[in-house]
Amino acid sequence: MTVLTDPATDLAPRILTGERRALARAITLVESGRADHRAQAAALLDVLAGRGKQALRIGLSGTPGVGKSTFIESFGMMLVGQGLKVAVLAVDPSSARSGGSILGDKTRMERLSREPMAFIRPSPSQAQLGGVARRTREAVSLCEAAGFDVVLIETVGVGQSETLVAEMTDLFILLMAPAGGDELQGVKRGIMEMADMILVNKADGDLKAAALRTRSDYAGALRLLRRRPQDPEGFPKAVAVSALAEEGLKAAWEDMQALAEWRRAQGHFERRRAEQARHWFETEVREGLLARLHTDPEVRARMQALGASVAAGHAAPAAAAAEMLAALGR
Ligand SMILES: Nc1nc2c(ncn2[C@@H]2O[C@H](COP(=O)(O)OP(=O)(O)OP(=O)(O)O)[C@@H](O)[C@H]2O)c(=O)[nH]1
Ligand SMILES: [Mg+2]
Repeated sequence: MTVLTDPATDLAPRILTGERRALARAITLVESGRADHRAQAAALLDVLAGRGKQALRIGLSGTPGVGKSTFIESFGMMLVGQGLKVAVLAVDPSSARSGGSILGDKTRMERLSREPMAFIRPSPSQAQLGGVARRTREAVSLCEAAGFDVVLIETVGVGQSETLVAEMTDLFILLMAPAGGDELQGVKRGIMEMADMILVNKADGDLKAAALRTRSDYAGALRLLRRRPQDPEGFPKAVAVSALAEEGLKAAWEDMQALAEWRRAQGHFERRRAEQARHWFETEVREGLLARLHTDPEVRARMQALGASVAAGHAAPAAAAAEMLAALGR
């Protein structure tokens, strides 16, 4: 019997049957920065492209402590209870913490992490946001190949990570805390504009009244935004939920499904996916070109030589750049 060592041929059929160990190994492969691993990952993703299932990709963002982990646990358990397979991934740009945020609070996802229908993958401790983005979108493809119905991508509400997550998901959900007074928490307009739904969490106990008030404040703020072509009447929407008391989760899920269905029927869903795929392709090309400037010794030498000649006044910058670009194309 021959031993298959090419991950593309070895892992692909196992991923397609939904084998979690194969999925985990494939994600480790896409997380690797080694050139040979990159090549294997690219081959594997290419073999799997267009196979498996089209999951609903949901991005979930919110400030630290708003209840993301608690929400994912309750929401994930509810989905599993409906017979759906749920994968949870994380984009955590601030993850200097070992193992990332999800693993850190496994206690908050205790039930879901034991669930055979669920797959939870912590954020890799990678400093560079670009690397995390690539790994996450490739992990999403792998989860789809493995037949997951819903892929939840969690991100902490800081910096550019929300935009990145919005660019790789079908729905973008913002989790908010009840506000103290009648002031809207300092949510940036840009983030409000990305949101398909705002869930005001912790609508329970002493916080319930504040949560309901905050919900209607956000509903008002959302109504003031320009209507987007990809939204039916009533969206983006603000609703109150309690991740802890597991309230409002079913209704929120029904809203998400209704929105996704409407977008599918209108063609927005597929169009957005196609645009996202094109965007990631262009990003890969751009980053690959930039990487070559630094890693390819021949290219580096040429950059040095042309740079020196420009510095010495022997060549004009534009002409030298054109020569450099022509050399890259060969
Ligand atoms: N009352 C109430 N408390 C909640 C709810 N959801 C979460 N909490 C509490 O809020 C705190 C933070 O919850 P987490 O789920 O860890 O929040 P997080 O957004 O994942 O936080 P980070 O991972 O640090 O960004 C915990 O003490 C939770 O028990 C809720 O629906 N109601
Ligand atoms: Mg958390």
